[in-house]
Amino acid sequence: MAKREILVLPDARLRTVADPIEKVDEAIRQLAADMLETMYDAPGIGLAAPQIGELRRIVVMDLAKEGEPKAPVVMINPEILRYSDETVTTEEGCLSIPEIYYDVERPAEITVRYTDLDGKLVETDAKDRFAICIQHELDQLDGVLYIDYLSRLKRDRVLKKFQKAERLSKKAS
Ligand code: GNR
Repeated sequence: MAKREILVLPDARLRTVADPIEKVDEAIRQLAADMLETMYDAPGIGLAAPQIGELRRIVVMDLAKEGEPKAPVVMINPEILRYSDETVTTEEGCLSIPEIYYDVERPAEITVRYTDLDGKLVETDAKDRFAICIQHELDQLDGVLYIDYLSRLKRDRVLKKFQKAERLSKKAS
């Protein structure tokens, strides 16, 4: 296993549509293990492969609370089949947009279908934080970040902050 570097805004790879995974092989199992290690180390509750520069449709999550046993979930080629009409507003953050948090409104419940690490097709209903995290991670496979749901004013403020940080770090190196 290896911890990988997490890409930060405005990295263009975060804005790319990721490619489907054709076969769950040893390389994919290794990628999933690296993603989990990187997520736990960050720490975060989810991670999408493009966040470590792998433009493939795989996400990892663990919604276990502190003190609870680990509960890793790996979703390959995930698709949301159903969204509830009911919505909830949750404060979201993203490891690729560090130290920024905003409220986002999303469907409260979803049905998701994905391939697991054994290559088995799984369909499951999700609600609460799990439903929010799945939607947040799946968006990132299509180059969508949670700040895209904010007002233009708020989103531009975030983008400018990270563009400036990138300029300064380039100047320094
Ligand atoms: O760690 C994370 N917390 C979080 C909180 C609310 C909604 C979504 C998330 S996911 C985020 C980790 C991350 O960057 N995932 O892409």
